[in-house]
Order: sequence, then C-alpha cells, then structure tokens
Amino acid sequence: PVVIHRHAYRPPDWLVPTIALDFALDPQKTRVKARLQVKRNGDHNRPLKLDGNNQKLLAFSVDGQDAQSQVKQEKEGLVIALGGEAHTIETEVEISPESNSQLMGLYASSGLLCTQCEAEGFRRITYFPDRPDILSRYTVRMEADEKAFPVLLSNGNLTLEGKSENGRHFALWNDPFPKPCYLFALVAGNLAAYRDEFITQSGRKVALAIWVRPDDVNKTHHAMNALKMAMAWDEKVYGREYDLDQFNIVAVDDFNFGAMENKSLNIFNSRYILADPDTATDADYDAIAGVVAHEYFHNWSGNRVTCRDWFQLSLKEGFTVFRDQSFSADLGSPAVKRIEDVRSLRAAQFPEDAGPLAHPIQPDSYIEISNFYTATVYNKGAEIIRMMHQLLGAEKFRKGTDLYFERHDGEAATCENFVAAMEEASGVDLTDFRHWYHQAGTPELKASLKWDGATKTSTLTLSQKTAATPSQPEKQPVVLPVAIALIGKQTGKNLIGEQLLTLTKDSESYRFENLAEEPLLSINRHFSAPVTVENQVSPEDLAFLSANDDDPFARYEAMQQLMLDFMVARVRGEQVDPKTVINAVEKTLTNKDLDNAFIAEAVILPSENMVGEKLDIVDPKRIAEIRDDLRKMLGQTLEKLWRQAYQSCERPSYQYTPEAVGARRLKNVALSYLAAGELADAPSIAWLQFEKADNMTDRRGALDVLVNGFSPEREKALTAFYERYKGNALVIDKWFAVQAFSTRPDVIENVKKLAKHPDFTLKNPNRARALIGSFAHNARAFHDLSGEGYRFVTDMVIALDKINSQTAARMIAPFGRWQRYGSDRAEMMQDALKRILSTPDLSRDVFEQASKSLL
Ligand code: B3K
Ligand code: ZN
Repeated sequence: PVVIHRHAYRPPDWLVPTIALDFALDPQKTRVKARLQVKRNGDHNRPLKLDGNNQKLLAFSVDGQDAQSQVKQEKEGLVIALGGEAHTIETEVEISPESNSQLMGLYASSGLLCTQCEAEGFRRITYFPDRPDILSRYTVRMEADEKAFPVLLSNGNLTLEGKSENGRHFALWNDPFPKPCYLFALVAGNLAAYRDEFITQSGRKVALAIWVRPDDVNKTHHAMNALKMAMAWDEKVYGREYDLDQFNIVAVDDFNFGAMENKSLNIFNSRYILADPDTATDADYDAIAGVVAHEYFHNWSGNRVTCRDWFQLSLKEGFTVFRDQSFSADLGSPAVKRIEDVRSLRAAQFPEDAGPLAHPIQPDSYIEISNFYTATVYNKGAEIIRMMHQLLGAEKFRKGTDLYFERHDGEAATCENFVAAMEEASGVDLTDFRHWYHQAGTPELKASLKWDGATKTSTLTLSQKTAATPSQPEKQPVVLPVAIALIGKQTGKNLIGEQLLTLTKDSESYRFENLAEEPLLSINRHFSAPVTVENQVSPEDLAFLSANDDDPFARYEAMQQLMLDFMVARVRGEQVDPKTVINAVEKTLTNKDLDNAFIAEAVILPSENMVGEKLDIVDPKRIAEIRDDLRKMLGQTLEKLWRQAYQSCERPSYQYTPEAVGARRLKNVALSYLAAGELADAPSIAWLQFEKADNMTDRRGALDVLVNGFSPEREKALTAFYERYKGNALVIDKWFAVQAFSTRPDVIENVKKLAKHPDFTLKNPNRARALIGSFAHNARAFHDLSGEGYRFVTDMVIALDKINSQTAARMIAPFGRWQRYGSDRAEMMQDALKRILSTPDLSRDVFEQASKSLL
C-alpha cells in the first residue's frame, strides 16, 4: 500500500474555482453530473488528475467536446492531459447508494439518502481532485421521487425548488462560501424539522432546523438548546458570528462516527441528537451538547479556515475540541468537566501514545487517513491548544485567534500558521513549544520537593522524560506549563497561591522562601500539562491533599493517586493497609462543602486499565480481583454512608438541572458500591430503582449494577428493558453494551449469543460498537486466558472489514498492546493480528492498524 508523507506536500496542479453538481437520486442507481471549471495552478505541464472510485463513468467531456477516448481511467481516478490555462470538465457517473455499506460517499440509511465525505468520501460520489486545499463554489441540483424523498437538502441557500416529471421534484442549492469537497453534503428523505431561530450579535436572523424522522421531533429540543447556546458562546468568547441565513442539522441512524460539520448542513449520528428523559442518560445529554457545539464551532475552526492537507487535521480538531470543552465547562461545573476530559484522555489517548500506534498530533505519514481521527489528534491536540491558552493568558490567546481567523479566512491553513499567529499576536516566543506538534509519547514529569526547616525554604525539582515511540527513539524536552501550589502540612492553607512554572529543559529547580510552615506539593493543578506525574508522596499526605487542596481537580488527583498506589501495591503482592483509602473516601463523602457531582467523581476508583499502565506486565484478571476487592471493602466498611448518600440523592421526580444531574450521579455511584459490597438487599434496591425510574439515567444505572450479578432481578431487568425499548435502536444499543461490559465470568458466552440475536447487525456502526467495541474494552473478558475473547473480536473484525472497513479498523487497537502482557496472552494477541493480516482482500484501513500493531 502507498504511504503518504507529510513532507511530500505539493500545491495542487489544477484548481477548481467552481463546481456544479446535478444528482438524479435513486437508492439503487443515482446519476451524478458534474461540471468543473478547472484552472492551471502555476507554470507546469502536468495533466489534470481526478480522484474517483466505486463509480461507473458514463460520460466525460472537455469544453463541451466528448473526451472519453482521451481520458485515462486508472484504479483510483482519471488522468487527462490538458493544454491552455482553463477548461470546463464535465462528467457523468452512476453510483449505488444502497449497496454502499462503507457509509462513505452517498449512502442509504433507514430510507434516507445522505453523504459523508470527510476525509476522502467525495471521490466515491464524483471524479474530483479530492484534497482539502482545493476550495470551490458549489451549486447543487438534486432531483428525487417526491413521495419517498420529500425533503431535499444541501449546503448553503435554497435558491429554487419545483416539480419535475414522473412524480419527481427538485431543489437547487447554492453555497456562496468556497469550500473543500470534504465539506460537501446532501440529504434526501422523509424528514420533519424542529425549527427555531437565532439572532446574531450583528442582528442577522438565522433560521435553525433539526431534521429527524417525524416521530422523533420531540427528542430534538435539547440539541436545539445546545445549538443556540453554542452560537451565543462563540460570539461572546471568540467573536465568531454565524455567516449564512440557514443552519440545518440532520440526524441519521447509520454513521461511522459522531457527526460531521458540512457547511450549514451538519449531519449527525442520531445518538448525538435524539434525547428525552426516558431514553437518554445525563451522560448522553452532555455528549449531545458537546458534539452539537463542536460541529457548530467548526464553522469557523474548520470551514471558514480549513486544513491545507490531512497532516493538519489537528489544526481544526484539536482547536475545536478545546473550544467545545471550554463551552461545556462554562455551562456546568468546570472542575467536573475537567475531571471527565482528563479521564477520557487517560483512557484513550495515553494508551495510544504508549503503544505501537503512537503518533504525534501531526503524524509523519499514513496509509489511510481515516485511521488518524484519533484521541491523539483530537484530545491531545486540544491539550496542546489549552497549554497555549495558559502560556499566553486568555486575553492574548484571544488576540491570537482573532489574528488567525482574520489572516486565514477563506484559506486552507497549517498548524504552523496557527502557532505563528499566536506568537505574533501575543509576543510570546513559541519556538520550543512547537515540539508538541511533532513528538509522540506522553512526557513523564518527576517532581520532588525538599524542605529546609532552618531557612523555611522549599526547593522543588521538576524533570521530564518522554519514552521512545515507534520511529522516534530520541525525544527532546517539551514546554510544560506546570501549575503548582504549596499547601501547608499543618493548616492545609495554600501558602503561595497558584503559580505557573514553565519547564522547558530536562530538569529545573525552583526555590520558595519564607514559608510559614512545611508544605505539601499541589502539582499539575487542573491538569495544566498532559503528562503523567511521578511524585513520591505518602498515602497520608495524599489523603491530606485530597481533603485540603484548594484546587478541586488536584483534590481529585490526590484521591486517585492514593487509590491507584494502593491497588498497584496490592497487585504487586505488597502488604498495604486500606485504612487510609477508606478514610479518605469517607471524608470526601461526608464533606458538606462538596457538591454531589464532584463527590461522585472523586470516589470512583481508577480504572483497571490505569492500574495496568503502572505495571510492567499486565495481568487483567489479577487487577480486576484487586480492584473488585477494594470496591467490596469500601462498599462494606462505608455501608452506612452509601445508604445515606443514596437516600439523600433521591428526588421526587425527574428534573434536568445541574443539581439533579449531580444527585443522580452520586446516587448511582452509591448503588454500585452497595452492590460491590455484596450487601444482601443491593439487588432489590437496584430492582426497585429500575422499576420506578422516570428517567434513563436511573434505569440504566440500576441495570449496570444488576447485570454484573447473579440475582434473579438481573434477568427480569434485562427482559423488561428489552421489551420496553425494542424498536428504539439507540436504547437497544445500550442493552447490548451493558451486557458486553458485564464483569461476570460468562460474559463471552453471552456476547457470542448476542452476536446471533435478531437485532444484532454489523451493518449499523452503533450496534457493532455497542457489542464488539464494548466487549473489546472489557479487559477481564477480552483478555480471558482461554483466548475466546480474542477469537471472537478477530472473527468480527474480519467480517466487519468486508462491510465497513473504517469501523472495523477502530476495533484493532486493543490487540496492539500485546507487549504489555505475559507471553501466554501476548502470543494469542499476535496470532489474532496475524490472522487478520492473512485475510484476503483486506482493506487499507485494517491493514494499516493490524500491521502497525504487530511491530
Ligand atoms: N470532522 C468530523 C470527523 C470526520 C471523521 C472522518 N473519518 C467530525 C468532527 O470531528 O467534528
Ligand atoms: Zn471535529
């Protein structure tokens, strides 16, 4: 397979200032006519190359003359030699949306026709130079059967609609903003809209519509609210106003990922739009608001300023994730939001950065770009923007983004353009900071604090080290903004306020004088740098910090560290006393100054995977036993407090307010500890909660608990849940996922059975992810020594690759961690990868992930 290199970038040979598309839509056979104005770019005599695959070429002409005999048809496109400076190229092709199971290009989903073009799906619709640095003005004519497809949408403004022959109708759309083809979209189908409007800061009225199946209109209100808040937030915080008179969102059931920011026509996986209390959890509500905002924010960070090439992906994704995280933080509790974001960074990105698929946020090369929509490009990318925000301060950061938007509006830009704008607008030198863009691996930050009682002085030594990653044996020090404080060991007072230390070298020392008392170190407050911290602190001091640090995130961290150290020591076979952990949890649970949402986060144990990351050889079974054991201990010793917390968090009826959400969160955490403590009445409490729940958070919380146990209530609840929601795909996904995540030893048999359930299908990515993706992340089951877990996921990946290679490729990463396991498991994991690689006609997507995972 061809490897694309970052340094091989060359500007396009031909530009395409305008394109007119004409779709005769039909699920089986759609005809697409395209008229491209092409213009030679620079002084050269290279031919025009148009990317294209999965389509039948029916006609090809240059300047009105048939040129089908001159055009060279290659496997991946067309090549035509052209003299002169400018031409009109016309093509006509036939494609089949219904047989498009890859869900890239134009495809059918529950009776709709819709598109997905990013990154390289447009070439499956028509022949075109499919690269993001070609910006064109689009006019789109679409025609379809009026009964089956009453609604016809594309980018920009609707300029004309009307009837045509044989019960068909048409619509004409015109997008005044030049855009790369990955932002093209169309949707045709029987949709109903929930409408609203937004008045921009300059007084322009924007018509908003969320298009869904007619039955689902009442589930769009939360998404609409989020959209309006996001529009207002982007004006206030970034000065960015919406630029068209219409903004449309469409929800579809079959979608490869979360959503897509097509210009003025965002297309969403329905799970990130549809919500009501009966079917969506509080976590779903949060995710919907976050994704709606994310896609909206792309209108500036992505669309108005787009990416020059796909190695610049983090330019739009890292920045936009940072923007959506800040938006959600402003909306709710910043501390809890930060805890959640860091938790997912640690769960998804840290392992990626420590394994064979590690890559910098600007990768050096790829085989299939779809494989690089990763936690690294997105979430580590966001951390890198966040660090700039800290180094510059909010005001200068805003000056920097203003300059960036102004300077590059209407352009395809690079990450370097972004950093240069930040640097120029702020006057802050970011030369060394740029290493973050090209260096993979999570830095380890070592801290040691020495106290000299005679002079009342503390000396803090910070040092950093990044481990080698594939093809990067040597690492340079990176710029680390480390927010610290010193907390008095006696009084618990912050002795110096918060200070931002910027570590730029391998190691550096800092002195703090005239301290009133001996301090403890509060380090990497609010997770100021995306690093792992190595800091020898006694359990007692961690417990003290968890109760006294004035940064809520740092309190959470101290608690996590305390629990983690305990579990790691236990896994290593050391005798350690759980008392300190138990007391710290007790203190947090009974602290009247903390809100429920924070308490709930703070008392959850670090995941099994986090324990594994601290060990040289991972034994998932042993880790699970140790973790279960600590949960049981906490459940039993603090039984009274869990019961109290549970009761005090009960509310007479459902409300969607931060207070109510926090209460539900703590209530469900308390329930899970009662169950972990194997308290006799835990199943009946869960069942009661399940039965009388007036919302999905409580129903799902109860089911999560029951599904791990052997009580008769387990089967009752699973059956009741299924019966209540059969036909509601998004909720049935939860039913599959909950079982795949179960901690019971028989989960593999059950999951295999579920794979044969009539509701299971590999064709729907949400369903495939709910069962197989969830199971592959259920460490104790996936890594079962029988090898059955590996076998099952391997079979599924191979089968799925034939249908949807992008989704299949995303399930391979867990196999790539084989080096971290004992030889028994490691060999089976390698065999699984080899079996995948020996499959005939493997996709590029799966080939790249599996072959790299073996190294
Ligand atoms: N930009 C899209 C992601 C496209 C993924 C293509 N494999 C959604 C987003 O990040 O907002
Ligand atoms: Zn994005």
